[in-house]
Amino acid sequence: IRNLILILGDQLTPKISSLKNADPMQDVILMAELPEEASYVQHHKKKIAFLFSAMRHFADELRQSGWTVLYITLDSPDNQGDFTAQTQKAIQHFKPQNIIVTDAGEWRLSQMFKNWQNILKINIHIAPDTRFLCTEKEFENWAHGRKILRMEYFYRDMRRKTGLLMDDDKPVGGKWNFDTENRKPADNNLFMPQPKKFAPDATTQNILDLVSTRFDNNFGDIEPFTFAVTRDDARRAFDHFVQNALPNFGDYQDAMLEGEPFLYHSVIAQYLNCGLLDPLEICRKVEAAYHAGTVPINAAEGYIRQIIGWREYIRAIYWFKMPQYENENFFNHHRPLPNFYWTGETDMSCVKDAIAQTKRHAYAHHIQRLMVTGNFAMLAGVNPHELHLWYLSVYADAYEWVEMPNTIGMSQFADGGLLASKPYAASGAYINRMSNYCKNCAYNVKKRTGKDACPFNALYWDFMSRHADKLKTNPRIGQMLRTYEKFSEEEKQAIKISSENFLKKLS
Ligand code: FAD
Ligand code: DLZ
Ligand code: SF4
Repeated sequence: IRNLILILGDQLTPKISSLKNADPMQDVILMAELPEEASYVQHHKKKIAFLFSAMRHFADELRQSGWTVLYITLDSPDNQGDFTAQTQKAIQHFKPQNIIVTDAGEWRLSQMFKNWQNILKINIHIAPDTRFLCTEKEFENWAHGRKILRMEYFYRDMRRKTGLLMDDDKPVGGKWNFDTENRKPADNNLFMPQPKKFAPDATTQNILDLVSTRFDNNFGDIEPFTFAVTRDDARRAFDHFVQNALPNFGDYQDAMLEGEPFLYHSVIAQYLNCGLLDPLEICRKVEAAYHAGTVPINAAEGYIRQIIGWREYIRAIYWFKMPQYENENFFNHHRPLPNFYWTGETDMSCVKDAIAQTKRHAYAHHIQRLMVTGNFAMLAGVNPHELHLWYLSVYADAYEWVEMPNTIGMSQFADGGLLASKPYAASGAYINRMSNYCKNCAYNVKKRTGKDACPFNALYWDFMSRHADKLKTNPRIGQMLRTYEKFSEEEKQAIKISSENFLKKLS
């Protein structure tokens, strides 16, 4: 054969660049469910099952279009365990002239591919991943000469580049960003929209059995399994979101409600990140819904910003800063991750609910990740790298390129402010304002110190005091530090003791 084309588990689209000049008559595709990939962290069972099922369905889609696909299942006797050994074996069998692969989304595999020419002694062509709007080079040029990098300016360039929600060179609606309208707490609503559910077919059922047996000890519930696993179904899930939840997406983007894991979120990052959905295609659908008058501007703009703004920006930062980014630790935090991140056994209602739904659905929405589990870890001084491994394990949408900058940069401020302009630190008052968690909590959100006081409160002020030196030059934090300075010495002491007592119990 001419080319052996390797397609990775998060490259599930016929538009992937490795297939661009390929020919079903001369080339063969290799896909594999690999123990090494399934175990570099203890992935949530649902994440593994979702990806394997989507991979098998994509292999079928390719075969139906005339491709020859060598698909190695996890339990195949031909499984060689990792990409290098599996590819080596396929080279022996097919004797191709070249290996073609679209570059991996993460540093570890990308570096590995670069070494393959030497190891495998065969011509290897690594094609750039063209599923993103902004290339590494474009971002470098954009970042060059800027003292601070801010998503908002990057985002405006992406709007100009795509023409999304633009009237010539002006933003539709007269503003680039409608976030000031997007901070409403949600009400309990019996008619809360739910993401579209899909019943497992025979392929998925086989995988659920396989994963239940082989990954029995991994975190998370495998049932109920309701994710889409094909492109058509993922598109249906997205259209369902546009119709039912998107009109309220903007208003309630930051809201949290106990027992309502999805609210008005789209729950499609797992589809986007593995290639079942195309970012530009879904943004065009959102834009069309706005022009059709079914979705208000604050929702349409807010949603498009998440995709062509945040998602692109986060990825660009990953490649801009790796490999050192992984070990950033601005606050020098070294506390081990509390065990309740795995069990959900804590009296803090907000944390308990976020972790319970993570376990059940392999999902939590952005504000839960940022302001509950992320915020708590930063206030408690948890080691950012350990926390990064947790986020990479527990969500169905978790891949290092998107998870790491969100954890290390956005949520832990461990990069010292490259990505976020201030630490996303908040006391219980914020959680109380944006959710109904505090109503049924064992702790009292109004109390700052003492045994029954909301732990977020003392931890928040103690965090400010511990890191005053590092934070005092931050214009967005200065006000909080001045408030702390005005507390009496007794109050400061009580905060210290409350926070120490709580942290002692954690370890
Ligand atoms: P919606 O709220 O409906 O948003 C729509 C889409 O916008 C998402 O599907 C996603 O593709 C994109 N998006 C929104 N915010 C971000 C963001 N900050 N970064 C990148 N894309 C964004 N997202 C991942 O895809 N994978 C991860 O592993 C991941 N880890 C995270 C870890 C932490 C600590 C934090 C704070 C955020 C993380 N995010 C991650 C970003 C965000 O929380 C998820 O994309 C979002 O919750 C997915 O749910 P959704 O599809 O319902 O998103
Ligand atoms: C996340 C993951 C898992 C769990 N399993 C596989 C696999 O068996 N085969 C595969 O090709 N890819 C898998 N992946 C995704 C990769 O580990 C990796 O995260 C991405 O390809 C990086 O871009
Ligand atoms: Fe969370 Fe504190 Fe509210 Fe309890 S009182 S739910 S711990 S913010």
